[in-house]
Amino acid sequence: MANDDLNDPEAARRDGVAVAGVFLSVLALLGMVFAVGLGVRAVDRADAVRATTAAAGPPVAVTLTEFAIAPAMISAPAGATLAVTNNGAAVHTMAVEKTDLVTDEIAAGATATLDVSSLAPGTYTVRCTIPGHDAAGMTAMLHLGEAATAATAAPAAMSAEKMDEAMAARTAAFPAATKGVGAQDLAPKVLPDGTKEFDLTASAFDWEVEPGKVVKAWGYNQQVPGPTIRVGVGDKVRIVLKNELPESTVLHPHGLVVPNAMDGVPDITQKPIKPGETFTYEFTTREPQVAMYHSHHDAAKQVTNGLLGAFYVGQMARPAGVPAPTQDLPMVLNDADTIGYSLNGKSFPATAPITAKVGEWIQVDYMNEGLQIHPMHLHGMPQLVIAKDGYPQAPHLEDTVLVAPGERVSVLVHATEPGTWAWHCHILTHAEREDGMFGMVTALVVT
Ligand SMILES: [Cu+2]
Repeated sequence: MANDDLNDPEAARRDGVAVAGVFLSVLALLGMVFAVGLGVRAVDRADAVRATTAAAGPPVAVTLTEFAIAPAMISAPAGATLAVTNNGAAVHTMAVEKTDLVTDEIAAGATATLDVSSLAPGTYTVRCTIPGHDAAGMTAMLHLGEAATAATAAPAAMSAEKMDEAMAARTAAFPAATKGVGAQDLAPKVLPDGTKEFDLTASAFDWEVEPGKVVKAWGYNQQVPGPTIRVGVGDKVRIVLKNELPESTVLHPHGLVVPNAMDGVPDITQKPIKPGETFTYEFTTREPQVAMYHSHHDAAKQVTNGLLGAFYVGQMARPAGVPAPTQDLPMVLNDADTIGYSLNGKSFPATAPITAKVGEWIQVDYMNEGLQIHPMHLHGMPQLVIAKDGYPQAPHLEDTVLVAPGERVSVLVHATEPGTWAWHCHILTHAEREDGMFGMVTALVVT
């Protein structure tokens, strides 16, 4: 096949050079225009920055998480600006009470600048304006001092001494007493035909996540997690759910094989259970399971607010040669909304330690009811992973066990090493803050 360019490569090369030349000239011209623009803007910005720093030093760092503003006492010189960083998972804002100073909504990971230079020296309250977030803990004090000079600009961070004191105080409080215990075993009402009936009421109630931090939970029978249900294989089960929430709800038996009409998905298998209504779920269990039950309606809010619980059927097979564990405990993971980063509904130091005698084997079933993955790390001893979602797996050792939302992972721990061993999520922002450990942290105490 003939082709002019192929027949005359020199002509093709000349054409190419000409086109490239024109293109480059246009590009150069554009570049000059752009460079002039940038130069003007750069000068503007440099002046602005000089003006700000001369008045008030560098911006003062403030961090937002679920549900706290850190530091709790923000100290800044008059004329300062605040660099407000959202280290949480949800959208937050920060407003200065009794003023019209407020940031735009700050996405997770983003930083907004709040100029408080118009405020007189004094003490102010700041809070997140997203409904419910201030009540959940997102308030702090803002103390504005006299205008700073370069020498007296307030340091943004806590001193090393203060930090150590704050951390020691939080850890010394472990295990801290709080009102309310979740995941308590619920004894069934046994009906004449042998059916095991569990009565659950979904409602909103106050829940103390950690000492002094009382949030509005939505849960079953005033517990977070809801009561633990334990039945046998082949049992006829009846769950009578009364809805006392301000929203409709449903209950989904997550991980159980049930008749379709009992699957608890609104508008697919049933109508939503409206406020004030009651719905009865009935099914017969088929096989051993490590399962959960939770809301499947407005679930991103309802589940993370506490409408979740553990559901055990029979006894899952364990690896041969391993003694029967003396304890089998659910560890329900949550990370969002009013409950926030927590293990079994509590945030460190209010989480319950797990205790064992040297030589004891214990089983822990991680159940992730949150919105994020959590790599659960036990110090001192490995975890023998024996099942995923209640289905036995070839047993293998891990020291960090990844649990994704919706998953259950069952592990055995042989308590061979005496001492108090930290047990925590290894996404460090789920476990540690500037003022110490919080959230998804507990301990294995081996004596
Ligand atoms: Cu985590």
